[in-house]
Amino acid sequence: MLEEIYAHVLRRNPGEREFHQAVREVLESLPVVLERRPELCDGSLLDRLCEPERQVIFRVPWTDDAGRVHVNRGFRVEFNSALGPYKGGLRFHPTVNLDIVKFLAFEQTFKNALTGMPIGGGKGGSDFDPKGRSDAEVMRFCQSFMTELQRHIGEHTDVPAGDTGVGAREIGYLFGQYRRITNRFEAGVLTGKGVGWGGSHARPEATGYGLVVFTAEMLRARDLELDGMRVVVSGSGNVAIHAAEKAAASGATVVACSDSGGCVVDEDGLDLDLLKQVKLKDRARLSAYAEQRGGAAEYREGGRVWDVACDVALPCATQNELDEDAAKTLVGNGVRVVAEGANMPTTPDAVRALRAADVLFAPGKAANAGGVATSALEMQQNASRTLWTFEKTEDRLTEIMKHIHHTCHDTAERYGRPGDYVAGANIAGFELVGESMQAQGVI
Ligand code: NDP
Ligand code: 2IT
Repeated sequence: MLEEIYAHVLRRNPGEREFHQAVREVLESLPVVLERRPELCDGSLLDRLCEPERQVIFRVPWTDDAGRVHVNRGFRVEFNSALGPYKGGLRFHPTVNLDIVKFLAFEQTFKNALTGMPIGGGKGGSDFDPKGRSDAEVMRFCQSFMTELQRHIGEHTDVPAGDTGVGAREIGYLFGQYRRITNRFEAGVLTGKGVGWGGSHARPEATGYGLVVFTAEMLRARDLELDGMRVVVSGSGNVAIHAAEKAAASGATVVACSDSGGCVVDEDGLDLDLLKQVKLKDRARLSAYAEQRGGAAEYREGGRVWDVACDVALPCATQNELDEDAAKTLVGNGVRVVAEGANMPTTPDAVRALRAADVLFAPGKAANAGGVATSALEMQQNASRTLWTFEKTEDRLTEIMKHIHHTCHDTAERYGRPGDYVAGANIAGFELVGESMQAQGVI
């Protein structure tokens, strides 16, 4: 039956390879559930689970600084609202298309369920490329994007946040336009806001910090600890930098990171203040980090962090960035853990190679859920018109990540797949969403 459902997904969504990949990975975990809980695996429920509730595609015209008009495409896929309002980020990157947004929204549905918070799954974005654009151009783009998106969102309906290419600056422009059009200060309509105007402490740090909490829990389950380990992260954006920061604070040495141009290897450990200045403030290339670090760091044009020997690898850039060849190189160099900060960064062949070598592997829908969980904490603060301290928010995040680890670990054991965090995350997420869908009837 699962094969039939997958074949149906292929027919209805032709050419959408990332979406197919994400669906297949979940369905592959379900045969054991099918045996034990046939009531959850009836065809209608699974067909509905693989079909977004709503998909919106819209035109986004905007004018650049030279007065030229550009036309981009905007997307919002509202995948599943059985557990709460659609929740998930917005991605601005030239590679964004319906396939990418759909796979991300599908993954988000299970991830959000695992947090234990009342949030459904959605995702959006645009093929707009913010690289090299002035603040004024980014603002005009965001205003045009929100002029259409505002029809579809709301604090009880759909609550976007950031993702690749969308950070505090973009959320500010988007929120400003929403407030202006609706004439309402509806704080809970977006998350990732500035702390002065409805944002939560620790939201920028949450995905990377949560990833490291999850990684430390996996190691603890094998009587190992992060202290003293060598770590590599791919990417050098929001998730990568905060993962590196938390890993370093836990006693690890983070020896490499990357961007779309290449990687830096810094054997003494990355200088995180410099990295934040170069990548988050100056929005410059990683080569500038190596230049400013003097002789301490080596920049490898087009290089991969996977070639740098490490105990822990944290892919934090983009989908399908860690392939089978990279996995085998990591295994050859003695890697013990791979935990996904990005969404679906490891190819299915690479996951198989890692698991065959008994490397601990954490799928993104569990390991990177700290970001969206803290977004849900931001919604909670907005609803009660309060602002928690950084410490309180981080403590809640840590608790949630430990809870997700426990859920995945425990579920994998219960279903006879000990140590298989992919099965644990998919099955636990599926049970939570499936039970709620079933209770709410055929909709
Ligand atoms: P950012 O835009 O802050 O950073 C992205 C980083 O990845 C940059 O270093 C960028 O390089 C690199 N990168 C992006 N796309 C590519 C590509 N196609 N090829 C090579 N390198 C690339 O994004 P985030 O850190 O927010 O997001 C990174 C990943 O984490 C994404 O998969 C996202 O979905 C996921 N994620 C994000 C969450 C969040 O809260 N922000 C939450 C959970 C998951 P360059 O600077 O050269 O563009
Ligand atoms: O992939 C993700 O979980 C995110 N980009 C965060 C989404 C959110 O709503 O905070």
